[in-house]
Amino acid sequence: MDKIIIKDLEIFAHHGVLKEEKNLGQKFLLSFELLLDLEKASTEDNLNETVNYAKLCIDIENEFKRTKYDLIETAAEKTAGYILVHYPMIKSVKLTLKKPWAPILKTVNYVAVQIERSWHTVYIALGSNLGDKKKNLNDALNLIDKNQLCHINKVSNFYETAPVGYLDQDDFINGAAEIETLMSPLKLMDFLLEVEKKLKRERKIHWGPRTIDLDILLYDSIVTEDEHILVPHPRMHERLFVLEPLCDIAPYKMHPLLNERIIDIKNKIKK
Ligand code: PH2
Ligand code: MG
Ligand code: MG
Repeated sequence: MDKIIIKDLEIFAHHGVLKEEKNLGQKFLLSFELLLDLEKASTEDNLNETVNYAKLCIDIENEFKRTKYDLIETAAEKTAGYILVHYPMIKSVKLTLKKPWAPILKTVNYVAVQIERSWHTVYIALGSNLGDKKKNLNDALNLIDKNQLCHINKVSNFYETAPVGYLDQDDFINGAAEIETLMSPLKLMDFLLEVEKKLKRERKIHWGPRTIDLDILLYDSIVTEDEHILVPHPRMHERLFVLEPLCDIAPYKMHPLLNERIIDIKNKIKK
């Protein structure tokens, strides 16, 4: 993807573990590689289709000076998050934060941290078979969209489905959504658990009745090996109640382990 590059933006600020650093302040140098699509702006020669780097530098300076952090790690993280949340055209930020006057009683050119943060595309499954089922799905989607670090791109149709697994329970309403998020898979999973709790989900019977169930199906094209968070979802390819809604919003998406499109996986099991 195309890039805007900013090198060594100088900002005087007050980040540091030492009291003196917080009181006196010091010089920081911030460098950015910002990934975004510049084709439309360059074709039309139109500033509105790109990021105005003059305004961006002013916004970054204000944000960087707003709070005093102990760590340059934290200052870098907050700055990258600020850019991605407030400049939606920017898909990814690589940020180098240098502290040339770090008071470490040694001579160095500078110390620095470098981080890379991006929006990630995630597909989630939603299910409910207790209470007002459709409302539960919509409430969950609204709570997800309200978080600054997530937004909802697409929502599938809702389907009434017979229970799979534990059969002695009411029918489900199932759906799927495409979201964009700045959260890591683990952070996103914790956040979705929080949303489930807010909607008063109680875990009693495994695979039993629930007001809301939110599962991560796909996260970009990653494949995890962590048993606490397996992505792609290990049973998604066997479940019509997942594949059918997912097909509404992402039929041609590839399953990164099976190397097959969602629509082809669905058609194989839908007899
Ligand atoms: N979820 C389960 C178990 N069985 N059956 C349907 N139809 N829909 C679900 O969402 C569902 C299920 C465990 O997550
Ligand atoms: Mg589930
Ligand atoms: Mg679940």
